[in-house]
Amino acid sequence: MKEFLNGRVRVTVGDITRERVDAVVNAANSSLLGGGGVDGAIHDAGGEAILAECRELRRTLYPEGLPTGEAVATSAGRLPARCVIHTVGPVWGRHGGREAELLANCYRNSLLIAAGRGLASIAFPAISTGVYGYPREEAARVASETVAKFLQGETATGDERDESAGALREVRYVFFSQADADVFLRNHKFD
Ligand code: AR6
Repeated sequence: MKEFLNGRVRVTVGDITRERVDAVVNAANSSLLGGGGVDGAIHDAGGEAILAECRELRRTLYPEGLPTGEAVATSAGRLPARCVIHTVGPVWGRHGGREAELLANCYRNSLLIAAGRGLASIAFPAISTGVYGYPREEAARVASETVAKFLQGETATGDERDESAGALREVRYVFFSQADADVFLRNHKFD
């Protein structure tokens, strides 16, 4: 396990469904109704309760689906985490050059939900770098810059949202393989 920003950021390898953190982030699709990869693993391990809440979110707040870059929380069913934050990453090459901005939105909006709920820890998978085809090197830059800015309390100019990290003490990046973690460790912007 590698650490950055005085231990507030950790990089680890494993199955994200097993992480003992307050919030686990799901690399979902806009249907919120499940899929493969991280999404499939979270719904499989977490059980029906998560899917039932996702269906309710579709019926109420997101009849057209969750837009790319946005995030929404449900409970975590049987996972050791307290909640799951579902976010929809960009599909590489499908957003007319706005992919980095949208990927950053995924991280920032997930962090805002966690901080808003007073959570202390959150674990992210490498959003968009699987089926959605985002290059891992590029994704590492975006994921690290966005988390660093958030933890350091930088607010985007003109953005009046409260972006305080609040009680958030630990942000964990969970990679499925050591090779993926190594790509991140070669390309992050924490130092
Ligand atoms: N724990 C940690 N990382 C994982 C796990 C796991 N259990 N499983 C896969 N990864 P992906 P995306 C890694 O495809 O690119 C789904 O079908 C994987 O190696 O899960 O955002 C959704 O429903 C990769 O590095 O997410 C969407 O339709 C990373 O997690 C679509 O895939 C992300 O891969 C979203 O695609």
